Amino acid sequence: MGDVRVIEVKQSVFADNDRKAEELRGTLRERGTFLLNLMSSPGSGKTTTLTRTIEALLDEMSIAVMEADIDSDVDTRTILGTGARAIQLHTGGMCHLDAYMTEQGLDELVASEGSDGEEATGAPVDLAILENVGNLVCPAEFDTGASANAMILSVPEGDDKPLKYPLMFSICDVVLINKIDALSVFDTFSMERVRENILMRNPNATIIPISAKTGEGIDVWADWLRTRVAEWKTDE
Ligand SMILES: Nc1nc2c(ncn2[C@@H]2O[C@H](COP(=O)(O)OP(=O)(O)OP(=O)(O)O)[C@@H](O)[C@H]2O)c(=O)[nH]1
Ligand SMILES: [Mg+2]
Repeated sequence: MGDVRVIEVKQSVFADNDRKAEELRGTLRERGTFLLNLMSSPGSGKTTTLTRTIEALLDEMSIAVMEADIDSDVDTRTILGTGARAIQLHTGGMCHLDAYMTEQGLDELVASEGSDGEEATGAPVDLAILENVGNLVCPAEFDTGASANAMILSVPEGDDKPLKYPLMFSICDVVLINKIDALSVFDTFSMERVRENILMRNPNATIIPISAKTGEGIDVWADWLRTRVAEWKTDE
């Protein structure tokens, strides 16, 4: 009996979040804001990759970043150093963000732009990025209202991760294989095997090898993102 009750509660939480996420996606489409939800294990290179991504795209579009962190502002400071707008979302110990938390963050980003004396609301953001909490399990379970889900798998983590964390790989539109500069050291990592494992979970996933350290592959990733942001503004 206890089991049934727990399942019902979880389902209602997920269903409520899913409704909110759909509503948020609708609002973002009206505003012309593309929201990218970026996920990975701790230390895979989310913040380093975002820094490179912002360097590649900031001349062409307005970018704002929400840094979800259990309890620090290290990453937000790094992103502010790029010239993009950024705010910190303290999750208070939570291991993921949901659509309600994401909406609060987006509202705050828009309001913070207004505090500089510009318009109080409606400051346009072409690309909003959520750096989710470092974790391959919980963030995959909650729709944040994002226009696209992206994840980073770094070479030192191993090519078997799609087998161990299937949900995360199945919900992502794009998988960045980061730290390819370290392939010669982590020589048990096979690019061919990781592709097979990812596509087994998600045949539609786009796979892009990158090194956020050297910049290799960042142009391919920036092209993918540029195209998706443009489509988001024009597609009905
Ligand atoms: N060799 C190498 N190191 C990298 C690369 N990308 C990131 N790093 C290093 O990996 C470490 C973690 O990078 P972050 O960008 O902080 O990773 P993160 O995913 O944002 O980490 P959390 O926010 O703590 O989950 C840092 O020491 C980076 O310098 C890469 O492409 N190659
Ligand atoms: Mg980070």
